Amino acid sequence: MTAQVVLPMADAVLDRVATAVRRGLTAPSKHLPPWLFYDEAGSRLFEQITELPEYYLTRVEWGILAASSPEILACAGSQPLRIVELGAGSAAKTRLLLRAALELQSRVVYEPVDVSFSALESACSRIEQDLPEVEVVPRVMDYTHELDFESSANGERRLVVYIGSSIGNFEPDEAIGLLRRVRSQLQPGDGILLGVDLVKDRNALLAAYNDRQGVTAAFNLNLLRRLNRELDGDFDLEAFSHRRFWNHAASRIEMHLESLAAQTVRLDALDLDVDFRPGETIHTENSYKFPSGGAEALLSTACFTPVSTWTDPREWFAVCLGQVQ
Ligand code: AVJ
Repeated sequence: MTAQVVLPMADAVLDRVATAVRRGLTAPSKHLPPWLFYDEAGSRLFEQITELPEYYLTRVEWGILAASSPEILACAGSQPLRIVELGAGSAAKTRLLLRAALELQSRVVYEPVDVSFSALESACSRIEQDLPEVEVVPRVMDYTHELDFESSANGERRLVVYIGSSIGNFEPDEAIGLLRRVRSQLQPGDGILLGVDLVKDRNALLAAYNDRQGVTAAFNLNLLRRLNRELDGDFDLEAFSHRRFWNHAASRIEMHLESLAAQTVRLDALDLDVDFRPGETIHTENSYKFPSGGAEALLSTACFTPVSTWTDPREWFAVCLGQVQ
């Protein structure tokens, strides 16, 4: 992708932010959607999270892909494969799959899909530098709402890569809905590679979402900074605190922002005043953790046939391949 001038924020994005924030902060239990984390600063903070000692997810999944990419691609069926990645982010782990694909076929098409133009841009330039044999076809698309893949050329199969535990942000029924929509865009012989975080020792989970350096806290609080900037808010970042806990019944880590005092926050762009009780929270994220066999069950429900699952020695993370029959 070639360099482009920075465009003013699209009205559509601002509308989407405004609508979500009004809905979430006027609800009886306040909540905000996790996609709001990823403004420019938030995306940078997330990159930092992936390098934290406590945040095992990225490292463990990287290890699985480093060990098993050739086998995964062999299981994904006959070549040539076209690799589609949902929520491409920085695409660091995907390079392992692309490199393995280049061992099997001389030319690989890589279609990263992301809502964020800047995320796509950095994914593309990394791949183009590292693997010039890969043809990158970036698609700016909000895959949670619209998904359409061009029908692929004769004989080419698609492997949709949805890794990094991104599926864990969705409620179970939403996750099934999303996977079904992906399925509806695919043909027999196509596949999906799903990366999920597994249920494990509670302390390991809790530490991953409250690191000692405070990067996760900064990531969570950055959301309020974003609302101050984009919606003319006056959130006092010192008056809120990062919280996370393990919800065992729902099998998820929850992140919240807790109001440390009784306070009223003004969002001028929404002409909205929001009252907080001391201790009241804004629920900002769910991160679902799967039991063993859970990813396979999810894929089956979405009409994929689970083919094989790869995991690490401790079984902390799983990468699961599903196929369209
Ligand atoms: C990007 C959704 C996989 O849930 O672990 C990291 C986001 N939140 N630390 C996750 C996140 C707090 C992350 N996902």
